Amino acid sequence: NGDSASSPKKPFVPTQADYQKVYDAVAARLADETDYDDGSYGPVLVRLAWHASGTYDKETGTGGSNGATMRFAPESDHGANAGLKTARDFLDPIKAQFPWITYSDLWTLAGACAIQELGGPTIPWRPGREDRDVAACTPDGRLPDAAKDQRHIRDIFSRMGFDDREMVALIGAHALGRCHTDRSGFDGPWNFSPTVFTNEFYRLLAEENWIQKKWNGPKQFTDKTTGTLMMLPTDMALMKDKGFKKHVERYAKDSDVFFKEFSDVFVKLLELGVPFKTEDRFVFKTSE
Ligand code: HIF
Repeated sequence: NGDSASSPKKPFVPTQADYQKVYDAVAARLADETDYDDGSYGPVLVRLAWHASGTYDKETGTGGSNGATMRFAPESDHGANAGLKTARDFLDPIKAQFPWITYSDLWTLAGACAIQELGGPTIPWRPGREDRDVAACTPDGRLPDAAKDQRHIRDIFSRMGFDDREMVALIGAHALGRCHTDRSGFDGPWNFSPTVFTNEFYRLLAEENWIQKKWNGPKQFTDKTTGTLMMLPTDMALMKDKGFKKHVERYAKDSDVFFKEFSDVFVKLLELGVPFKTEDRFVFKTSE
């Protein structure tokens, strides 16, 4: 997409309109490629953006979305990142079409795009991430382990700089997508509309009767009513902890509040540790 580039001597400086073109290309590809999972690559793009960002450590300033080091082993082989090659490969044609965008900007932009295209809130986004080499790969163990409890959630997300309210607001993104036995070992979607961004995660968590699933796989929970939905041990932990539960109940009751608070915290997640040169964020236009 060199059409807005001027003379070969001057470096191409993309504008908001150029990033909107990238957004539109991701959105178009999402609309075209419906032969995957529940009909959309959107959820796995959200997961890629989050796993690229969620390695951030506020003490050392290492990790985070700046770098896109998940392109390389060992980070690509970390157990938590199983299945994310699908998302990275999905974006390769977009990278080929817009070679000027960094992988780190592209992955986070695609996550914001997926949330908007799946009916979620707008996710204001800004560019400025630079790709780094294999030496910047983060050590294994920075992403959360779904088999654990509320203490682990607090350990992992306070290392990134989030408070209780923000942790609960983030986890509502599990309204999207599903677990795969060949990736995490867990199985199933969290709700009946895994390709639509809603506050259903909280409503079901608060209102359904969740029982332990009887199977040979890792410990997970299923809804007593249909036996088709799932919750991870970390999801269930939100109801066991008073500090978390009050926010689950707030978001279960009020979708608008959830959308607003989720947007703020997801923007923060995608920006952790990035040395931006600009304060201004772009609000991308969602496709029809
Ligand atoms: Fe997930 N998450 N996540 N997650 N996640 C999975 C899938 C998705 C955790 C574990 C898992 C967040 C937090 C946590 C998404 C988005 C976000 C899976 C299943 C597991 C095990 C992977 C598979 O088998 O394919 C844990 C322990 C978290 C901390 C509590 C974030 C808030 C919810 C930060 C977030 O945005 C999405 C989307 C998926 C679905 C991916 C798919 O392929 O459909």
